[in-house]
Amino acid sequence: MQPPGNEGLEDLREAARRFVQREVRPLATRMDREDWFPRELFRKLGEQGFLAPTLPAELGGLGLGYLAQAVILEELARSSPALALSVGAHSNLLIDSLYRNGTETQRAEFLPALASGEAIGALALTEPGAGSDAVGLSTRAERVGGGYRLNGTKQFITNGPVADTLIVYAKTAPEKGSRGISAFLLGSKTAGFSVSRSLDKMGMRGSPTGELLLRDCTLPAEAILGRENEGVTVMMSGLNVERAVLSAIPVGIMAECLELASAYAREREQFGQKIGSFQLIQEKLANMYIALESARGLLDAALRAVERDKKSARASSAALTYASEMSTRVALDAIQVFGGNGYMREYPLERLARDAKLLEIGAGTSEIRRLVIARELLGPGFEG
Ligand code: COS
Repeated sequence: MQPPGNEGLEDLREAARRFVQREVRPLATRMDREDWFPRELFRKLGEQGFLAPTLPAELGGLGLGYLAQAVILEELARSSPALALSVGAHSNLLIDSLYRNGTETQRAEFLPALASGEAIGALALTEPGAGSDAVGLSTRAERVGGGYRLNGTKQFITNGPVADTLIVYAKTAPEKGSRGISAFLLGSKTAGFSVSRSLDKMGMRGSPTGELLLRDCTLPAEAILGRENEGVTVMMSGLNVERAVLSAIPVGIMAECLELASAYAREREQFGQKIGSFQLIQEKLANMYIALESARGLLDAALRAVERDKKSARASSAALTYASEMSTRVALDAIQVFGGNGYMREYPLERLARDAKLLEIGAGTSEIRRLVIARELLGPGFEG
């Protein structure tokens, strides 16, 4: 049974699939080759409601849940994992988190433009010295007058170079460790905010990634998201939801690879036979299918878990760890089925393989996610 609010998912999938065929597929190779971000696509996605499936209709959303968000990301990822990543950062890491943690005023001020695709969102957590050690961030937010002054550097921020609205994490009470972090809403036109570098990546090209500088960036007290010094709750619940929802991207990559490899095995002939008749090729297709369907099962369980409880970490960490690792393997196996053709840039498989690797690193590395699962299994207070 689906949780409330997720009815009609097959219609949504069909609508997303048609949109992708029409609007995304023709651009996917260019996005990769030129590292080009098609901003106009965000407006088109916004018109369909695809950027804000979890928002209520009055804020420009579809009033659905995380299963719907995952369906959209999976369909986008089949054609362009890079676009799916940028949409995921925008619609989950920013829009959904802002909606869950924001005040009525913050919601009304920011969400309609983000839902329509007029504005683009990003989440700025990672720093040059704080990746896996997210709680060890060193960006400071000092109280000045009635507001805050932020100083620090953010690194590897998806959508950073193009974002209009960002959630930024900073220490408001550094002496209190994880209990001294706060989340802030920041507009990219705020004085003191700048993009210092756009980063050149192995894959996910066309999804802009940047290094951001905060230099005496002054924000009013109302810019705080959630409560002062309670940002770690916003952060950790956000990471749990993010890991669940983003698992749809490697699932989409696997689905595409399996479809391409199966079609190729049906057509390609060697030794006077279709290569699909060779058992070593059949084994690869069967293993791809097993990986895809297992990942789908974990994805579904993770989405339902975070719908119920955003403090729950293990299901989403398991889904993303498994799906990301298997998607890299499935993409490489699909290249193997294609042989020499698979290694050519003329075919999309080498791009999908480069894109797949990111999900083993972003949203917490596979290693950190395994640690998160084990910690939860061992229970609170466990000390070895
Ligand atoms: N879900 C809910 N709560 C969590 C959590 C999770 N996944 N992980 C940690 N917490 C809670 C802890 O229980 C702790 O709460 P209390 O202060 O009430 O005890 C608080 O958050 C701080 O956590 P902890 O002290 O365990 O922090 P550590 O520095 O030891 O490590 C890890 C936390 C490594 C698990 C975390 O920092 C992490 O997930 N790192 C990866 C970051 C990441 O994914 N970056 C990608 C960003 S892309 S947007």
